[in-house]
Amino acid sequence: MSSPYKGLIDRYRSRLPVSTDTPVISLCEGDTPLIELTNIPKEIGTSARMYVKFEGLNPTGSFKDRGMTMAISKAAEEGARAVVCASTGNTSAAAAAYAAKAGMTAFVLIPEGKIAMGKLAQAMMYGAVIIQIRGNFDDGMGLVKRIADEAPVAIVNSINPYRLQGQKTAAFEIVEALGRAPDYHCIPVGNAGNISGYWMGYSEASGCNTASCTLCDGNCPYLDQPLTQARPRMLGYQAAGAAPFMRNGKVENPETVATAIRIGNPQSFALAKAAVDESGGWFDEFTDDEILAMQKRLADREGIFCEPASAISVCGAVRDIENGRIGDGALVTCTVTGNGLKDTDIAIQQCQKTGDFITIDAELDAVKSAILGRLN
Ligand code: AN7
Repeated sequence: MSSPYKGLIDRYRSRLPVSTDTPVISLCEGDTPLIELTNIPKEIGTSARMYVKFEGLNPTGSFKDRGMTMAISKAAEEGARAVVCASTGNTSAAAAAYAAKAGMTAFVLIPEGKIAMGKLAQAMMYGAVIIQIRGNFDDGMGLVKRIADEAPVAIVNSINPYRLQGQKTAAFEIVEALGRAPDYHCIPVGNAGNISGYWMGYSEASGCNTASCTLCDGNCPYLDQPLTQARPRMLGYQAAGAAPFMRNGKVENPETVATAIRIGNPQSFALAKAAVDESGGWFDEFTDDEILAMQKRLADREGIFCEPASAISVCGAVRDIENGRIGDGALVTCTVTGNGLKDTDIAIQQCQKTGDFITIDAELDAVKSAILGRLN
């Protein structure tokens, strides 16, 4: 008899720093679908195969659940009763949910007025203490790093190494689903934890154990039985108004419609830079208009509704296929980090400008002409 899926710690126990003493706090995160894009590749006339790892289907609607099951389980093992994070929204939702499951208090620092309503609703419903600060994510992050010395709270931002451990499992899932590593992996970059976690996952899956590997420290858990020989080139994409990797340093007042990645001082800067350099990848940036256009295109061509920040990985894949940087026939994966339902305000705003939305009397003739008028 097969047993039900119990979450990623259970699934990858031998690859994670947990023991039988670790109380596993899980909401059955992970095991997300790898969806092949069918219409967009045709439109751009490529023979590249494009896949989306849809992380918006995690329990709180973003990839953050992968890291949070690890961070909260380890905090529980260490006896923590409260956790704290700074967040542009998704980390706060995940921290709040896993803290609720663990019976802990979550304190979340969020930038005033700059988080998507769905994420705020989640943190409130899961029972976190919401601390709205008159400042941005980077200010909140600076405060969180100092508060842990002043109050008995465990930090669950991605500077907590267990977060990246959990997040690396997405790379394992991709390699297992494809039977090999992709040639290119495209991913949005904000605080830069996720790209670092994926690179750790791909490196471990290849049992690389190379001297130059900055992450697995000669202890690749797949060393004896690598899942794959190769590792992908890592392509990190940022919003133009919040692109410290493109400016090669901090951005003082980051601004973008993609509030999830409105971050100017990424905490995992060095790790992410190493991942991109070592893999032979690159960083690039996109304007808000380009991000929103791809969010819409993914939804109305592929049936995948993600939040703005998440669409940027597909922006990158499409541009780099079109300009030939990614060659024909390549196998390309894109992490789509969060669910579109988190930020319906932005979605409705952009569709009101362009969408087909009419109001009519409740009469058969009116419905008939509305339909026939659009079927020509
Ligand atoms: C949808 O929630 O930083 O580069 O505080 O929510 O690992 O930071 C969110 C980040 C991409 C960037 N896509 O990932 C937070 C937070 C979505 C996100 C990112 C975030 P990282």
